[in-house]
Amino acid sequence: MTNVDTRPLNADEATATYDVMIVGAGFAGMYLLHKLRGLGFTARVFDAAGGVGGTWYWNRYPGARCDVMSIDYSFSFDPELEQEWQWSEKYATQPEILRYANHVADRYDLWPDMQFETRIEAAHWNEGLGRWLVTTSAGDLVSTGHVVMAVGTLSAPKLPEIPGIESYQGATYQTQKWPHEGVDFTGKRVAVIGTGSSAIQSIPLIAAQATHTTVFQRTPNYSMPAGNRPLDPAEVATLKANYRDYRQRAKESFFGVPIEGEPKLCFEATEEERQATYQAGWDSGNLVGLIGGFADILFNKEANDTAAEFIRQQIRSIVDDPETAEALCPKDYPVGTKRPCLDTNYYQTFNKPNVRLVNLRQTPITEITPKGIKVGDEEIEVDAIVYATGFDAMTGSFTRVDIQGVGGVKLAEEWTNGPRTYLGVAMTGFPNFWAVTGPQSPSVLSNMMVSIEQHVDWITDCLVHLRDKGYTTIEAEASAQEAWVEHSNELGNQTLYPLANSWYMGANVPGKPRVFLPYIGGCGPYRERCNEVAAKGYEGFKLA
Ligand code: N01
Repeated sequence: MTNVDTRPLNADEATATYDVMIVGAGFAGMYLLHKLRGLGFTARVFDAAGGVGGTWYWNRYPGARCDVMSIDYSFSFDPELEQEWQWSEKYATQPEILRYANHVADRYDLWPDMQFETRIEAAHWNEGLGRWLVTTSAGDLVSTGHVVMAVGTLSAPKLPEIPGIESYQGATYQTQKWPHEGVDFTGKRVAVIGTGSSAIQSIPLIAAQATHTTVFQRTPNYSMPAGNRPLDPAEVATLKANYRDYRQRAKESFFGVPIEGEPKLCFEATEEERQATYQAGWDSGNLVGLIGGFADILFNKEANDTAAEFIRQQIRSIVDDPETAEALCPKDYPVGTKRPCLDTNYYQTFNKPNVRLVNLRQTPITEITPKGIKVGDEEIEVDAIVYATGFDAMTGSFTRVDIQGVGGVKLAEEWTNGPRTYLGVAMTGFPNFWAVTGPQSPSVLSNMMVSIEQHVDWITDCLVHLRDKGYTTIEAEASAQEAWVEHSNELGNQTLYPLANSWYMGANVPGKPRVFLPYIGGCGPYRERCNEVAAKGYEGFKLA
């Protein structure tokens, strides 16, 4: 939690005035700034980081790369940009994505309107002014017509609640706050706590350096080989010649990535076809390839069991030691309901003699000591601990800011029982306040770039509409918000997601309500719904 000052803010002390204040200099914030400036709005981006890139600025751990293909995980708004930028690999590394983010900032000359190392501390709606007053850690008091939270979904990192964590005397690292100069683990005994995406990407590279690596696993994850490779220039040229059509198909798709053909239901296929489909998905090195192999994997437990068993068989065939292999096999939640992973030699790493898996389901961590980690009666001494223990996802980056709407209502309190939004972009009681890829929008269940562009385009169209019609405020109606929350929850409850203790459900943060956070209606249908709302004069919103 940031220390927040909840005193009323005084407009007379404002140090700057904008039409739109953008919180976050990731891809959402950058595109928003570019678009708003082009439309004649004044806007400024604020970010706690020292540069652009959002998640790609912070997450510099070894092996960090995107698990959406680089040709998909890139902006589509400017055909010149997509033609000129050359991705080198199927899945881009964090440094390459960060270079792309910097290229975007240079290309569109965004730097003069971005302010770094500045955290937003409080945003209060001022009823008299019909504006937001926002304070920052740099001492700014900004008066702004609109606030757009382009804060990302996985931006509030969390450490585990383990007794003694402060007592440890060795080096500690968090994957999400990795030192910019890198870390050399040569000659070190290293512990990694966690086996989510960040751990699964970093463990093989940490283990390649360290003298000994111990992985502390509470819940095994489903992971499949990324099959990463350099991009073939001929393949890229073909794609670039058809990029417009490809992008359109991405926009209309379920996950924001085009897929070929219509998958059938799992049990419409014969056992042989099923195995062939899973094998093709596994070999494709693409998460959608496996989970999207059949239309009902995320909805039908029996169908899901067949996919889960296929993956377990792969794990058993890779890992030499049967006990370690069994410990690495997820068995108590359906595949896809915790975020699945793509890896490069993750399971193979456990065949190395200097890598040990500690199954915390059998022997939980009792404490962290000055020298290492205690499990049961054993103290495992290490020189460094890597925490790959996740985030307060989707809502954490909102609730840690003091956001007060009409009548001083606090967003964090409004969301005590789970987030409440209209379309995932707006909130009742918080006029002129927007979220990009917020909770109850497809966001983390989609290719983020597609969802970011859709939200930025929709929000900026709305701001132009307000300006053209002479409106100064817009606020989601309570009834529209209620209906959307209900609809989002209802769809979530039709899936298998509630069967897992995942960050999708808020289950990784003690005390966080157990609510399915993203919207599972699919990118294409969601986009249609948003467009329909706009076409009906922003149905479900009060314009004043
Ligand atoms: O975090 P996580 P992450 N004792 O929450 C464990 C995206 N991402 O940073 O499952 C022991 O997934 C926890 O155990 P459990 C992606 O969307 C994308 O890895 O709660 N263990 C879990 O194993 C991803 O899903 C990319 O039982 C504890 C781990 O820590 C999301 O970010 C790359 C513990 C946390 O895993 C988050 O990934 C990286 C404790 N007290 C991330 N507390 C790509 O695009 C927590 N854990 C490739």
